[in-house]
Order: sequence, then structure tokens, then C-alpha cells
Amino acid sequence: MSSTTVQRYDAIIIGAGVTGLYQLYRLRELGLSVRVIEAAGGVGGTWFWNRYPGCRFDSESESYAYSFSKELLQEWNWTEHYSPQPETLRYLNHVADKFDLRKDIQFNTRVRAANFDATANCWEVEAESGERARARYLITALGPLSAPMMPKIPGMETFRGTAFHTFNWPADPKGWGGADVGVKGKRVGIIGTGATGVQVIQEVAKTAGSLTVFQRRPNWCTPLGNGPISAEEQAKIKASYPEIFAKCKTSFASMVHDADPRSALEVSAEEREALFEKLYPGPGFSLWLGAFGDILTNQKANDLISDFVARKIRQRVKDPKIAEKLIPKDHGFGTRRVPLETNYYEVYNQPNVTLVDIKETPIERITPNGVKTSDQEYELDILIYATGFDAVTGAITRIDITGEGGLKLKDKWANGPRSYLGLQSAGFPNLFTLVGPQGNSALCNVPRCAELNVEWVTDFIRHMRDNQQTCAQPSKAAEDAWVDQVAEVADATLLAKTDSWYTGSNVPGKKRTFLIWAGGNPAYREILADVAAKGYAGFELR
Ligand code: NA7
Repeated sequence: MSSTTVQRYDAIIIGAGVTGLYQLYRLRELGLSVRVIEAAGGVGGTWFWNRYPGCRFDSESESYAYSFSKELLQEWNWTEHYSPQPETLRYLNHVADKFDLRKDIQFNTRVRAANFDATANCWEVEAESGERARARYLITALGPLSAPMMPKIPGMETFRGTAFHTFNWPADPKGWGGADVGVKGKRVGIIGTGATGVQVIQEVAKTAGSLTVFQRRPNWCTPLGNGPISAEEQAKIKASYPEIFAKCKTSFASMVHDADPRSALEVSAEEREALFEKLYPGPGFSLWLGAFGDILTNQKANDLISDFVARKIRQRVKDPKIAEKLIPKDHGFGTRRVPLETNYYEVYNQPNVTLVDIKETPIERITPNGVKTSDQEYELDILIYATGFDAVTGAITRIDITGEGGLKLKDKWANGPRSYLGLQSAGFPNLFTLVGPQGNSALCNVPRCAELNVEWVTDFIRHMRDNQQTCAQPSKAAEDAWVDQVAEVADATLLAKTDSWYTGSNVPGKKRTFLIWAGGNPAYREILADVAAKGYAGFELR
């Protein structure tokens, strides 16, 4: 990009994470000139930014690998069943090097705006630096969890210690992970107990002098069951990649776990308990995705599994009062993304750890010395905000995107995203939102869903080229029908009834609406295939 001359490409991709890298690879293969624009100083997306201690996969490492290159699959050795962030970032850098992707990526460039020029039938993208570039296709590969959200608490700017959001944990200048910010022996506070908070709390508690956890609402967490991959397991993984990916294709969340097709209500109490016991220790989402399918749709079934996990928490936490604070009372197990943990609950048995229920004693302000609740002031050296993201839509609507006739995407989406297939929005021709709102973005093992989206969009662009078409956008009717279908499918689950980042209710002022496709990936894959087979039905092509 340049501020004086406007560079021209066939396609511009925003984001060089898991999805953007693969889209670059595929479009280059198609013979397109492609520019990837990336705000960070390197590839990796979420794995570039999130460098807090304890950050790791909740997908099985081998199921997270790119599947497109047999050579890559065979040469890469995952060292743990749930890869830690530094290893994942090393992997994505290896991919970028192996396929010579960097030459088409512009780093340290944040896109500020994108405007559709109807006369020229192309997008003009403008960076914060003022640099501009044009392309027929604009493809966002921004990731569902890349717009970090800081809370608005009075006095935040007055804190004299070190404070940051987990997404912005400082990088280790000599490695792939996070810097040592000097937690050892210090007074540390963490606000937030989502998947990120849980991962960082269990690590920081090991060395902090004192750790104060400020919890607004607890989550239902289950054991991760991580461990090193032995040489024997490594060989088995490498021999069975085709089966692993085939399994992911047929599973609801593109993971290796499959729900038991029976209802939790149709088996005996003993049988139910035995299955829960077997699945509870993990690995991964065994209990969430491997128990009875109706736990996420039937309140009675959900009550049974919630009761089981509550008993586990009571067994693991010694102080019954603290255990009760850690058990969610406002939502059932699995209706929000389940944080996976390693000795998380035991952390609260340690003498250096304090749990502060901020629903009971709200945070009044951040002071120069720490956090002041309605009850007392907690003095801190380091304050970590694990307060989550403006998920799914936030990273897209933070860019000032203007489509046909001056239509702003953020205005169009003010009452919730509107798309067709999660991939395009009417009025924004040739703009593709990979792993985006109303698509398979988050109830999913992201690389598997990214591959599905990338390959479909690549085929669509190839189809347009072969048919001398230069412009694609959904019809209003197709979009309206998809918006209704997404809502209908979500409403059949308990997830839509629970406040979480899936519904946008974690962001003050954000319209509450279920942000993603909740019908499972096999169904989504079929829908995409059907649309393509019908000559891209629902799209207006010219
Ligand atoms: P989450 O799951 O949105 O968790 C954010 C946490 O921060 C959650 O406990 C929130 O409490 C808490 N929070 C947010 N804002 C505030 C304020 N203002 N005050 C106090 N506490 C607050 O984000 P994560 O980063 O943990 O996980 C996101 C996904 O990343 C995860 O699901 C995995 O897929 C990977 P709340 O529950 O809203 O009361």
C-alpha cells in the first residue's frame, strides 16, 4: 500500500491469522494478485496477540492443523495434546515460511476504512497511516475474538502498577510467547473468569505472592486432560490424519467429539452418571460435546448435567462458601463456551488466592493502588483484565466499511448482523466475511471452519471468473431468509437463552442477537454445497 500511488490487486484480505493465511494460499493458487493487510507485526492472528501464561488450544492439536498439505502434516510435531500458544505461533510462522506467504503480507498496517466504488466495481481500502489500495474482492479474515474489550471502570487511568488486557500481554522479545511481567511474588489482580481468565488464573496462582480474582459471573469449567504427545502417539496421529479430518467433517463442532445420540432423560440414573463420570476428566470438550445431545436443547437434560458438574466443583473446592460462589446459578452447563482447566478449582484452596464476588461487592473504582470494591480496597502491583471481546462482529464493524449508495455496514448491523450464509451482506458486493457473523465462526474448531469457508469462497471466485462475472452480492430475499434461519436454529437451543459473547450481551449497548450459526457444521457444509450446486443460488451475479 502507498499513500501517494494507490496499489491495485485482485483481492485484499484483512488479517494474517489461521484463516487469512489459507485464503492467501488458495487465491494465489488461482492466479490472483493478493495483498494481505495485517495490523500485527507478524502472522498468527489470535496466537500472535494472546501471549498470556496458560494460553493454549481447547481443540485437540492434531485437529487444529491445516489439512491441505500432506507434507506439512507429516513434518510438524505437536508436542502436547492441547498446544500452548508459543508452539502454535511457531507453527503458523512455519506455514508462512514454507509456502512463502510473507511476500504478499503487509504487516503493522491497520485498516481504518473500506469504501466500495460502484463505478469501478472495486473496493478501496484505507489504512490508519493514510495508505490506500484497491481490489475487486475484499475478504475479511479477522477472527471471531480479536476486538478486545476493556471495561469502563472509573479511575482506570490512575492505577500506578502494571495493567493490561490479556490480548495485549507483552511479547517475549526473544521467543514466541509472552514476556515475564514479574508476577512472581507480586500482588496480582485478575478481572474476568471466562476461558481466558481461567487459563491465566491457574498459571499466575502458581507464583504470585497473592492473587485476587474479581469474578462477576462464574462459568462451568471442566478438566482439559492435557499431556505431552509421546513418540508412539505422534506416529499414530501422523498415520491417521485422514480419519481425524473425516471425523471433524461429520461432527457438530468440527471436533473429534461426538454427542451420544440418546436423550439424557431416557437412560437410567446409573447409566447417565457413569457416562458423565467417564467424560468429565476430558480430554478436551468430552463432556460438553460428547454427552447426550439434548443437554443443549432440553432444560431437564441440562439440569442433570449441571447438577453433576456442580457436585464436582463442591468436591474440589474445600471451602463450601467459595464452592457455591464458583457454581453458576444463572445458566446451565454448556450454554456458554466451556472453559477447560487444569487444577483451576484447586487454585481456590491455596492460601495466596482470594475470590471476590463482584456481584456481591461491586468494583467502585480503580485507584492508584489497586481495586476498590464496595467492601474494601485490594492493593495490587499488577492488574490483568481478562474481560473478553466484542466478539464475532466487533472486529468487522470497527472498520468503517461503506457499501453501495453510502450504506455503512455498522449502521446496517446496528440491530444485529445481517448476512447470507455468514459470508456476504446485501449492499456490500464482493465483500466476503470469512468465519464471520451468522456463519460457522465460533461453535467450531476454527481451522476446520476456516478451510470450509476459504475453499467455498475460492470456488465462488473461480466460478465468477469462468462465467465472466465480476460482481456478487446476496439478494435481499436470500439474506432475510438466512437471518430468520440463523435465529430459528439458535432459538431451539438453550444457548440463545443465556447471556454470553455468543449473543453479544457481554458488550454494553450491543443489540442482543445470536451471532453465529448454531445448526452444526455438517448442516452448514451441506447448505454451502447446495447453494454452489444450484449455481450460487441466492446471489445476484453480474
Ligand atoms: P469471555 O468468555 O467473554 O469472559 C470475559 C470475562 O470477563 C467474564 O467473566 C466476564 O464476566 C468478565 N467481564 C467482562 N466485563 C467485565 C466488567 N466490566 N467487570 C467485571 N467483569 C467483566 O472472554 P474470554 O476472553 O475469557 O473468552 C473468550 C473466548 O476465547 C472463549 O470462549 C474461548 O473460545 C476463547 P460476565 O461473565 O460477563 O459476567
